[in-house]
Amino acid sequence: MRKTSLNNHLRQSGTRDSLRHLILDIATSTKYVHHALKTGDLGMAGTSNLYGENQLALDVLANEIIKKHLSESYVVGAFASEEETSVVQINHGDQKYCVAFDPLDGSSLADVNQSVGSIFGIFEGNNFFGKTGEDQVASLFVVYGPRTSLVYTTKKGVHEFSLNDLGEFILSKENIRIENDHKIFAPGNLRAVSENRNYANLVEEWSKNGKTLRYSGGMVPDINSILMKGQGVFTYPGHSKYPQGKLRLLFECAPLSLIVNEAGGDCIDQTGNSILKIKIEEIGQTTPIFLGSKNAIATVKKHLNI
Ligand code: AHM
Ligand code: MG
Repeated sequence: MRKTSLNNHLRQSGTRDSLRHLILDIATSTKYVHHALKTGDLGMAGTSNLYGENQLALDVLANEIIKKHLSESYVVGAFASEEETSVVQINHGDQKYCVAFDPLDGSSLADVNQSVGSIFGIFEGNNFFGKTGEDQVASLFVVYGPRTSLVYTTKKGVHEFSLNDLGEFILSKENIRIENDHKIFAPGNLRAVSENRNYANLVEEWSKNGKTLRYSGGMVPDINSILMKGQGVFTYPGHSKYPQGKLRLLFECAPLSLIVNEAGGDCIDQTGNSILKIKIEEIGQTTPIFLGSKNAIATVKKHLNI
């Protein structure tokens, strides 16, 4: 059977050329991140490595790799990275898109050999502010785990590709759907349980109802589990120290919510509003988040009275 590459899949789904090129450039950049993670080729202090002169922390290295590829893609007018303090403008080429990315989400998990990921949200134009997650024309993430996989949406379904030994992303799951009912749950920020009786009750209901805990501490692998299992829920509420939680709207919540939403799940903040309708006002803006199977989100709303 002929295997479908990411390029062919994008072509066959009618993705316009500029967006197809951008997604392929992003996919290429993640192969370098994959290589750095797999080989540990981070360079010794003071020596050169594949990517630069000095030893870099993994998240910094991933940021450098992705920045370089975005700058050379010639369709990107601006990007924002979780590793940068402000939006970076690029003044060359045909600047159709801006890209927000988290180069290595949960990077501390890489130190203990657990799965990590990169997240990307793609918008038209060269400005993120005043837009919402709904305005993304595409989003994708890559999981670096036992295998490296890429999940994307251009708002025409959600599809998974796996990286093979030849460096090709080959279609492994098409039209991924999230069922309304769920068996697994990933309750983040359990610190909030001690001060928020409603959140404690929510977690208790899922525990008592025989739901299975599947929480890795990495949002990308945790959301990927929900997509691959076709059900589940991930939560990360705010608490007194961080009322808006810690997960960033632009780099984490909006891109992953677009994918979950496209797959048939729900995504809300702590007031019950859709994550995809929150206006992006600041680069470091965070939001509490609850996303996954529709019935799980209904249970969230019941307990949080929203
Ligand atoms: P990071 O962007 O600093 O790596 O943090 C994001 C990660 C998510 O992947 C994960 O869901 C969350 O932090 C867990 O945070 P914590 O363990 O601090 O509650
Ligand atoms: Mg992150």
